[in-house]
Amino acid sequence: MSFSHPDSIQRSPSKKEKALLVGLVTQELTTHEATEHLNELARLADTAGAIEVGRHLQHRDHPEPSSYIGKGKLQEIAEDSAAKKCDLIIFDDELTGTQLRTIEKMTKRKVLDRTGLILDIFASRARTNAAKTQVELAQLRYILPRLTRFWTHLSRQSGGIGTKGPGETQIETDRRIIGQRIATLKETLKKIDKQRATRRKRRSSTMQVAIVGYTNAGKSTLLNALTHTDVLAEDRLFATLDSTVRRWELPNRTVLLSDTVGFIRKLPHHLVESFKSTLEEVKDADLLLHVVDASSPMTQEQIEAVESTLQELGASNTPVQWVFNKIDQATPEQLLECKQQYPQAVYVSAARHMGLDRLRQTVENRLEEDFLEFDLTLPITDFSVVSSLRTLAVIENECYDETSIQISGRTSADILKGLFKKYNGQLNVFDSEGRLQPMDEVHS
Ligand SMILES: Nc1nc2c(ncn2[C@@H]2O[C@H](COP(=O)(O)OP(=O)(O)OP(=O)(O)O)[C@@H](O)[C@H]2O)c(=O)[nH]1
Ligand SMILES: [Mg+2]
Repeated sequence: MSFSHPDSIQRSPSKKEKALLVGLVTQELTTHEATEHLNELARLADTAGAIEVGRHLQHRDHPEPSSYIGKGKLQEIAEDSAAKKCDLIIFDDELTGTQLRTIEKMTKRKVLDRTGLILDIFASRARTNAAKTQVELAQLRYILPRLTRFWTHLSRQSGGIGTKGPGETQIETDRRIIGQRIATLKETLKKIDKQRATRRKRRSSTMQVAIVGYTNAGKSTLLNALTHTDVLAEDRLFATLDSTVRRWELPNRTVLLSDTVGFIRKLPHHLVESFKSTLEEVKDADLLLHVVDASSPMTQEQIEAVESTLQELGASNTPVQWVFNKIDQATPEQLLECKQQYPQAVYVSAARHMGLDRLRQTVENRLEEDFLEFDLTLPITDFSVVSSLRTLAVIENECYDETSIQISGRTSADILKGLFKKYNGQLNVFDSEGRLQPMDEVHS
């Protein structure tokens, strides 16, 4: 069974579907913020192939349980959508099955919520087997609790009369079929994860830096600029779904730099779950480059959305280097505000290759921040260890005689622990003041 979303937006270059956008202004959300959210929703709709023909904001403390917005407002929206000959109405929040059903009944229009819209975009953008499997899994998990409503919708689409669904028996059967499909997809993902884990293991001796950030912040453009590659970067939300890993030359070392899917406010939980394996690069990284669009009017909120997704992924303890991008496009006021709040950030324009040398140096310093001094004597036959240390450590001195190699420099506690296991007795570690440090006091 291949699943096709009954509410997906028709992608036809000649005819874009007309959409009304709807949001709430609540105690936690000002009109200004809600308006910015609808601007983002309009971009999402555009990415999915729909065009905004109007928007409605309603002030209320909480969403109405059965219809999300008040019935009066819903009536108004129904009239507006008829007058504007809308194809669909998009809500800037996740709706329950009941809410979806009620709104569809009242407006007689196709209704999509924010989650459905994001899933739709992911589905259309997935290219690789892994991404397609991850997205389908997320879609099915989203649909399962809303099944009655989807079948109601489907039956109407296929000419069924009225708004009644196909009955509980049919729904139960479909629930079972979807459940089986979810199990198959999970199995497929497990296999893909295994292959991925093997590949990661092979690379694990090199330090890893992962680019993270809000969608459209310029992550892929930055990867391209830093590693001279040509990953797709475009002015669309979710241009990237699959991870890309490239070698990145820093002044004194080569590291692996990865770019992956962008985050967004209210990124559907099921998507985060499904994409966890793609996002392993983020979890395994020695350092995260959090790329922020300095020219966005919603910088702070975007930072918070990324941080909460990182937390959900279990990556909130990985060291972060802030990178504010698009400084060529930001206003002087925006830049000033960012710099006051994030003085430790590096300010760049990935598109114009500004600030990239400083970024390279800063990242190198950050990676070496916790390095400890060491000296090591090893047999001449262990030359391969010296080669790998050249990428994992800062080598200050190498001395050779007929039987042994003496090497000194700086590296991480993790690497030292590995060396200690093999060369106990021939390895000395020093603290920042040059005092000899017992190995059991070295913490990673
Ligand atoms: N003005 C300006 N535009 C930039 C800069 N960096 C990236 N962009 C533009 O921003 C848009 C998004 O860039 P991407 O690199 O695709 O962004 P991304 O973060 O990878 O986006 P997703 O993969 O969709 O999450 C593109 O149109 C880029 O050309 C910059 O420094 N200045
Ligand atoms: Mg990208």
